[in-house]
Amino acid sequence: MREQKRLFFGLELPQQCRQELIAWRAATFPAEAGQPMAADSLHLTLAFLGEVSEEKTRALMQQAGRIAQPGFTLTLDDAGHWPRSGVIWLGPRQAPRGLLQLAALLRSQAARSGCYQTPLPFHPHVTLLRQALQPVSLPPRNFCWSFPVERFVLFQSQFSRGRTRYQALAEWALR
Ligand code: 3AM
Repeated sequence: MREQKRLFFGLELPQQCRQELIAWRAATFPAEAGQPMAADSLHLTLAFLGEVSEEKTRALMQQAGRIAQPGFTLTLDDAGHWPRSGVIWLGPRQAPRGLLQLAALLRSQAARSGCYQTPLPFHPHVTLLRQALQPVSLPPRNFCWSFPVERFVLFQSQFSRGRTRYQALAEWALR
């Protein structure tokens, strides 16, 4: 059988922001709220690709390399809880146009390459906690992290030793 990898396009968060987020999360949510994402796993998914062959990965990477759009500023000033998927997340109250454009382009390239894309609208978010299935009280919206986004990344998602890890395979500059 040909080798397949579980892939997605996404954004990394600056290291300082990740450190601040995990400190804030620890002070904001009780331990039983859910399973915290590791600091080095915090990301924003742009387009989920699923299990992809090497050949298709090459085609997707070529198309991603043709994207030419400027960077943008991402502000995380909103939080929410999706009880059905058990996710507590942070995201922007107002998604920047550049983010929506980038995600739409990657999602349509993925669909054209035969990767199933959910019909659900894109809801930009950074997953903070998983397995958050019980009701939780969300903090007042008095927080804000803001940073420039200058590149996007192709990640491989791998499950090993009881934990999902994300490895950056390639990245492209926004310019
Ligand atoms: O942590 P977030 O929510 O950003 O939920 C999965 C994770 O996103 C999402 O892809 C990211 C990396 O695993 N994901 C997993 N399966 C998915 C699917 N079938 C999916 N997104 C859409 N459709």
